[in-house]
Amino acid sequence: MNPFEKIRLYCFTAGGLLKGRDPVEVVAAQIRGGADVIQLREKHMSKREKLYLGLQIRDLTAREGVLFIVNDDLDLALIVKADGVHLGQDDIPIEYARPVAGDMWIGVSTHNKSQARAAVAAGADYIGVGPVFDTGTKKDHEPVLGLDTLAEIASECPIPWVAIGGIGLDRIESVVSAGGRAVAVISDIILADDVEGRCREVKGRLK
Ligand code: TZP
Ligand code: MG
Repeated sequence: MNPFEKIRLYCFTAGGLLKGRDPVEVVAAQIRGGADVIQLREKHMSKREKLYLGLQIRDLTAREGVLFIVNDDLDLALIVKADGVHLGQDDIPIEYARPVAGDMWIGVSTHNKSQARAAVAAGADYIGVGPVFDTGTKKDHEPVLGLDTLAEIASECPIPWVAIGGIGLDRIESVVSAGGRAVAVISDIILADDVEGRCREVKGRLK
């Protein structure tokens, strides 16, 4: 069974929002708060730094029964034995990734309806859809989708999908009303004073 059918809250390593904290503890707090997925997303780390952090997050997520996905790097995902890899529109196309990905799940970032359809046709196991709202977390992001387009994608997407971009506690309800079941949240949770508590609150609004 595709485990992304069941996931509700998709969380991340802290990236540039770490602010001097222990990166493993920030992930542990999100897991205690109910994260169903942790993605290693570190745009400023060297590959070697990502490897060492990834190995620690692999251990933690395996112990806790949480899915572990590596962003961008198919090689790292294989090396750390992640559960999956998440590919953007500029990363290795899924057609090339699938034959070497073994039993890993493959997720694809999509930013509009045609990208969503193409990722489904190419055999993605789940897609990310966004940015739904404006966000400061991803620089130079694609145009904002808005809730109407999100609702259109929701109504036609035959595989699990995760809404992303500018989503926090005060916008969860609007995403759920548009048909969203799973959300990916970075800054609203990672910048909270109480990461675990914020995570629990966000998760509580997802059915
Ligand atoms: N892809 C589209 S928007 C985004 C990514 C990785 C950033 C989401 O971060 P935040 O802080 O939850 O808006
Ligand atoms: Mg990428």
